[in-house]
Amino acid sequence: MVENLIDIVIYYHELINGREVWMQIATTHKNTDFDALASLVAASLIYPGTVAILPKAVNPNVKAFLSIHKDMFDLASIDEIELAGVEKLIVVDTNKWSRLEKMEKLRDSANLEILMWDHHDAVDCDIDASWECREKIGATITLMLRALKESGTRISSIQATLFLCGLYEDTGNMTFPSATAEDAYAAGYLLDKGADLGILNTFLQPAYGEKQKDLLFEMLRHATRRKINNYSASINIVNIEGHINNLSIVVHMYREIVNVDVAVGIFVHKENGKCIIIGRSVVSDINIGSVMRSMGGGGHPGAGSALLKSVAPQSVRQWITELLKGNQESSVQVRDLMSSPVIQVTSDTSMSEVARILEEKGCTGLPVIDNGKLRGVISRRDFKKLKKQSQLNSPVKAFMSTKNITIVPEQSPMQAARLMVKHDIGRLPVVEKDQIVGIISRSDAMRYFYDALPE
Ligand SMILES: [Mn+2]
Repeated sequence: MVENLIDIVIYYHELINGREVWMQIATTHKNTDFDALASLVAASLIYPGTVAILPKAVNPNVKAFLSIHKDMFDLASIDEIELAGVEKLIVVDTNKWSRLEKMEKLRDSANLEILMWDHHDAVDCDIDASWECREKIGATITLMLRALKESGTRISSIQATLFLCGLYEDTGNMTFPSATAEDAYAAGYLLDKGADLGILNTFLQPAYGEKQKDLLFEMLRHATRRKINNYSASINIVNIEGHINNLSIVVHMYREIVNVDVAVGIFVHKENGKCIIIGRSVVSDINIGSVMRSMGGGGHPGAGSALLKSVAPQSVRQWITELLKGNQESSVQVRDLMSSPVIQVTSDTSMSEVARILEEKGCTGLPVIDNGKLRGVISRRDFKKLKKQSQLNSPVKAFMSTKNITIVPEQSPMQAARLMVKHDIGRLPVVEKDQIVGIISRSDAMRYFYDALPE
């Protein structure tokens, strides 16, 4: 490593006025986070002979990381460098001049070649790069890993740890909607290269930190609970300042402590007039995702959120209360998802006929019904019970399952899913006044849950 560095120094720099002159530098944004630092280090690996310039303002967790790891990386500060000799600038994890530290001199330099690696929105991008790799992806380091992998560059376990910190921080441990499959593959690659999860846990900002704790205490001081329909609910208005991560964890913990069926936090940003609304529900009759969708947000049955501008928090609370009251009627029922009329067979239908119908209709199972009465359910799985060819002529009643678990149309998709899991069955006949009116399958229920997820 050291020998290598000496070679590079001989090659690329000389001293002018006691300051080092480099032809090739890399830098990243101020308030450097882990993805930015990781990408900066990756740039020095991808472009040998590059000096990596770290802004002085770095995030507190990056600062803590560097306090221990600083000697592991070759990082320079802008004050040690003479920009006059720079021919090539590599910018990572940003696309704006204003985010760089003291690079104004280079902005107007005519012969400067700029290479850019970034994953941010290009709305007000003002760095005019001669070459760029800019894609919407979870983290910039994922993009840079492509080049590192391709060139077969050796990555040390310390570098892998730093890269994974960047990757996890920018993707919220792969949970942000921006995270892609490639980000997840990159994480696997880094773990393979010896990334240390213990180190990562020490330096990455814990999801539940000081800010979140203060906020939770604040909410608990004003906690109220009330009955809405037959459920307990708590809607809490709280003022916040600046950006606070992981508000959903705060609401999650709040609901558990206050012990209500539904908890909603209305987080009011006084300075920009925005309201972040985050809800949690643990009862299947209240679909918090659809409540949030009515407010322009999204979510799934158990968790949802919305963002509102220029609204009075009190009227937001009123609005949510009304939505929760009405939600029982408006929420999706089994009736809305079931298939009908029901493709069915009678108990004396032969197994070969059943096989033909399953094949033709492309379904995995059928109810067996005599005169409107449910006798059993036959599924593809039951065909395993057949031991010889001749049994294909036997009636379905010899092989069908007679557990006969049913559901009524007014029940929720969640209740249907729970019954299917509990009894290990793939479909439930829907019964109304002793008659089969439809059938709901596991895939109908799944489709509901997945469609309900936000984009
Ligand atoms: Mn980033």
